[in-house]
Amino acid sequence: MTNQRTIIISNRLPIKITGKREAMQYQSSEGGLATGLNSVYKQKDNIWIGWPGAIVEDAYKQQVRDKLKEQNLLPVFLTQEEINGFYEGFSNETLWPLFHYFPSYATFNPTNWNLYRTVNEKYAQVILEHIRPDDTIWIHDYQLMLLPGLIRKAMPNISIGYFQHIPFPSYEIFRSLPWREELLNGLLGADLIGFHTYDDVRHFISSVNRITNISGFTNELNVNNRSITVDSFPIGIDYNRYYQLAQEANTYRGELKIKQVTGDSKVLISIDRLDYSKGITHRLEAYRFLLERHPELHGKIVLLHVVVPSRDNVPKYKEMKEEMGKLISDINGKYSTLGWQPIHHFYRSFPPNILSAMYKTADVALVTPMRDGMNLVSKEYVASKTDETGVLILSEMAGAARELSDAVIVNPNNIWDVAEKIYMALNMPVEEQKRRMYAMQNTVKRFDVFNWVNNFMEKLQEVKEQQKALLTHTISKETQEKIHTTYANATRRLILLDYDGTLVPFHKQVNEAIPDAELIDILTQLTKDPANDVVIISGRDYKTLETWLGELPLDFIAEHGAWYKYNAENEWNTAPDLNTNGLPSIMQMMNMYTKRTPGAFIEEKSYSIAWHYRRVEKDLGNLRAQELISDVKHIVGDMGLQVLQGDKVVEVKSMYINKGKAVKRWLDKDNYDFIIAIGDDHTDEDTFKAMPAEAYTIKVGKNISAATYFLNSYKEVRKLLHDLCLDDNTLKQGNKQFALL
Ligand code: GDG
Repeated sequence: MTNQRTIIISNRLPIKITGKREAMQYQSSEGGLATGLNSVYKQKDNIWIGWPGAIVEDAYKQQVRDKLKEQNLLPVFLTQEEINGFYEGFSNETLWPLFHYFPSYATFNPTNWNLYRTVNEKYAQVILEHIRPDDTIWIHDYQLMLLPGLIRKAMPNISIGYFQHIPFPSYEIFRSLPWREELLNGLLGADLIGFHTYDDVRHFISSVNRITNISGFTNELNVNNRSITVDSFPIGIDYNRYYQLAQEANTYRGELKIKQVTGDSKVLISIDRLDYSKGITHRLEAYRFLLERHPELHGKIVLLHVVVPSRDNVPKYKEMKEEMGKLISDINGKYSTLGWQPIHHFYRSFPPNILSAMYKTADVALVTPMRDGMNLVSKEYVASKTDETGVLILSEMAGAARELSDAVIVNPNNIWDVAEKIYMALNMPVEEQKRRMYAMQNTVKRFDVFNWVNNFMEKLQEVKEQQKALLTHTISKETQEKIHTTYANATRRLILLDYDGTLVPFHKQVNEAIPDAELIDILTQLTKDPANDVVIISGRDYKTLETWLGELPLDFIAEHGAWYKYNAENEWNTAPDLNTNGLPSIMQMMNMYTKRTPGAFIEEKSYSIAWHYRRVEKDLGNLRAQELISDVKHIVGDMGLQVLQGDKVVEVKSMYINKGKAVKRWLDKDNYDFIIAIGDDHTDEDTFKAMPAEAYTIKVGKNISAATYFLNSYKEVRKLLHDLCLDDNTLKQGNKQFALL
């Protein structure tokens, strides 16, 4: 067993230093995240790295390091300038508003960006000083988006997870960031990227597809030949802790105090950090509307309005605080009586027992953010309702709404509806309250924070193992030497080469993939040896292949096997059983799709039709291709046709032809003692499957494949082929020197 450690990294450590110099004090954070990660960083020699929440003078840094080390914590010290630019500036005035769909609040300041980058580099430096190659790193949140990339660069094989606690916005918002590509590339350094909801996952993948040249249909992305996963991991709370807290004596005492203030009134609570994303002013508007519309509630309800101070030196927060104060004073001013005040406002934080007492006392909890990654207050309320009564009104814009579907779900912008839903909640029969609360408690209990930590860590390990399994397929030095030796010793060789994507790069225009001088040279070298049968096996029409490569002594399989030609013969042959009766009606359908899809075009071959969408806007192309496939799928079977999806192409052809059947002709005609088959797309899988066990099968690009080995691009294929001829000559000269990929 190796001593594998987990290193947690976040902007802030789970403690905060208060006071200066000799008077420094270390206060633990209460947050749910700290509790959840306690189970990780306090174990063995795991560590949590982050900022200790205060500026520490140089002379005291070692003392802080020593003190924190006792608790498995490691500080990253920041200067005032760095806090201003990196934290308050770029993190909170650029990323936070954009990611919460407040683009007009976002500032784009290059100085802040530079400080964001510098601080991420600073974190990387501290990490790299302490990291071991078999450690697992778990980075938290949007302040450190560049960090995965920085660590990956220094340690290519290390295991890195990244979790983002705030939403990932849609591409249309994300694209407005001048530094969007740098941020994505930073995140893509991770092996596992986690968000709270599936929508965040979708948005992230869509931004990656559109902004970088990395693509992926699913939640697996191939980043420089590392397969990484993007997935949703909705965070939970420490359910048992909240449930128990609700039953402590101090909580009961808190409840009694609250009752002294609220009397017989029904109690509503609203608890948030000061933040425009939390929908505080909209909520107050809804409350005002409720009081206006339902005078019968006057004197009978009370709103406990807790706002925890946060970021109030950021201008937008200051503005919001003023607006909030004015609304509260307007409402209280207008509706208060000598014996009743509709809102009790607190701009402060409370100890956990008082918070728990508020949750317990509240008949209705108003959790109506404009956007929230998850929102823990909603889950804490549910866990604290030990008698199962109470109603949670929850914004559909909070990640929590995906799990807590038994809450009363609202759109926070619809303040009139929110007001009516509050009215409904106040009058909800106890039976219904209990039914809903019980269902939500089950969910919150099952998917608690420990479950979240385990799920994330297990998935990260799985991704890492998957990467290793894929690595076994890359061509090692030994395999390469084996290929060369078998080649050199063979007397009859069969070399099967797909064309597009295998020998030449993928072109936007199909007719631009003309063979260049380098390729002609390699094929000339290969075909020079009479022991070699070199077969170009392509989906292209035979005329194009003939025009481009007909001068060389090659064999050909065209149109996936509908046509074939031996070098020794001049004539092209057609395969038997070609069935094309249904193709005209397929053509009609494809024409319809071409009209609806700018950039799409049809390629008509003698025994098949291909619908290309390589020039179509990415998502539209994928959508139309799926539509087309589902339309034709039902009819092709009866026509003796089949539909194939290649790279940016949908092709319909006779059911009885494929590359695998076609290559059988070569396998049957000779006894080859060296066989190699190389291809990049779906249709080459038939070739791979038809190969005898001793053949070398190589897939270009990483995907699940029937091939035994992978190469990364046509360039590596060319190098392999070039080196085969070269080595053979070298071997013949008795000087064995292998050119390595
Ligand atoms: C970010 C994302 C995501 C509040 N008042 C008091 C107090 N609190 C505690 C609550 C809760 C926490 O603060 C607030 O958590 P939220 O999840 O509601 O919101 P953010 O701080 O914005 O958190 C969010 C979260 O990360 C986790 O991934 O859910 O979407 O924005 O735990 O209890 N705690 C104490 N006194 C208070 O007066 N002790």
